[in-house]
Amino acid sequence: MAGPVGKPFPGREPLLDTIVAQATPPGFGAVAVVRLSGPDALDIGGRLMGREARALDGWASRSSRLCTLVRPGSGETLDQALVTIFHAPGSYTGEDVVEFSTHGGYAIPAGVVAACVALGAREAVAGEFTRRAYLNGRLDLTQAEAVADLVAARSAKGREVALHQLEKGLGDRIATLRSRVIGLSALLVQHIDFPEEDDAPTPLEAIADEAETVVAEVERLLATAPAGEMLREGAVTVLAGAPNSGKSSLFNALVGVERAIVTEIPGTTRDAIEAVVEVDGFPFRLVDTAGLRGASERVEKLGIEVARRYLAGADLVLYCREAGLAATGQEGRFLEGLAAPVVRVRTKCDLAGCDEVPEDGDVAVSVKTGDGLGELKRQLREHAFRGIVDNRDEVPVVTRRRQADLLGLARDEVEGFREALAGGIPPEVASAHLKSAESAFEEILGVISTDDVLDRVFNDFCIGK
Ligand SMILES: Nc1nc2c(ncn2[C@@H]2O[C@H](COP(=O)(O)OP(=O)(O)OP(=O)(O)O)[C@@H](O)[C@H]2O)c(=O)[nH]1
Ligand SMILES: [Mg+2]
Repeated sequence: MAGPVGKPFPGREPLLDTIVAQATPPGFGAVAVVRLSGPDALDIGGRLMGREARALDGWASRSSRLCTLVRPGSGETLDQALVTIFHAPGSYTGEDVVEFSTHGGYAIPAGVVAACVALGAREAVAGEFTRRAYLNGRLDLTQAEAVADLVAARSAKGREVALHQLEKGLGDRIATLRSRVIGLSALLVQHIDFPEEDDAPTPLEAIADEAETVVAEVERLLATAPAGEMLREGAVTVLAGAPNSGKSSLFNALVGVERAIVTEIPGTTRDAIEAVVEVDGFPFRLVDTAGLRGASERVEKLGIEVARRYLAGADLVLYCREAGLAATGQEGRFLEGLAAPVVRVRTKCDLAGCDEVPEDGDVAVSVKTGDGLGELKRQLREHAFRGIVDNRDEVPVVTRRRQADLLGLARDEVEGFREALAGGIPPEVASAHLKSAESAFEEILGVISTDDVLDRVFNDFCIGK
């Protein structure tokens, strides 16, 4: 397969200008990194060294030296910096790259960026370095997306999945599926071009069977998409239940600090309170809400409305009821009306005694003793991230809507192909489905892409990446 990696895309404009940006966030820190990439990077980098102007192209690639940087023109010293160079194509972008590791803070890196601009570089826009890496064939589009996910990762699992994707875990799987679809087209051609040949072509039933296994494989990938999306955003987990059922206490216990006010007065919580927490390596957006009841007081009523809005958009609901209290009919109706999966929590089990066996599937917890919190966390992870919890690297995770939409398209086309064959549609007509599936896989990888798609992918990035 003529994969996207290894050679620049045919027909692309050469990247003529040299770009510069600070790659580390502005602010106080020991070191800041300024990245310069493009055809004039070595020349501009060398000229920043004033009278000692150095011929950086004489340095070995990936070598570093401590250098004094000076402002062009005035010769004023800008900083002492560790300068590292990378010769094309062995760099992040695939171009000549100079990286200045300067002292941190605001003034120094900004001064180095300004000096590069004065010497002819252009300030990079968000994601432009990675976009160049993609355009120069250093990364496929799933890997470029993984770079953004890795930078944004807030949990251990998020980081693991993004790293796996950066190492082409998803890209390779998509490339294999693409090859299998091309293989199907090749088998089909025998039926189209040489139907009367003596060498019997692969029977249509066998081709349909292979199509079916491709569909199943795509579906396995697609099954990871909901969890993959939550891995990036955090699973929205809403604590709900009657007033005084211990929601805010549980929220605080899961967050690890006393964020929400807790009192023995029913109706304490009014607004929704959110916190992002990592539970056993997985990201959750916990939301504490007002206790649900037929309140007459205006502020409490508003709080209950807010709770209902959150419940409508929840990925998961933690429904709290004090252990020892019986369920009401109202509770049953409420739970039935929820779209999200529900974990039923029996709170304050230290009072009722944790020996009381909770109903099937309920988790008994006490924030006073810590009993049951471990089991609750396990259930949280299991409910929200089912499908990817134990899958490790066996099935790569689909992390973006873009990938999932295109995979859905590919699945429908291969399935359409299989049905067409089964329905006796002539092979030359059915083969159009395979072409469309192939294009969908290619679009995921970025073998084919439009500026629109690239803008959407790279606009999420920070400047300097
Ligand atoms: N013994 C014991 N008391 C608890 C436990 N969890 C909560 N409580 C008490 O139960 C009362 C109500 O707790 P909250 O966390 O404010 O309950 P809530 O569901 O947020 O109540 P509203 O905000 O009014 O809806 C407080 O007095 C808590 O100290 C527990 O595990 N054990
Ligand atoms: Mg509360």
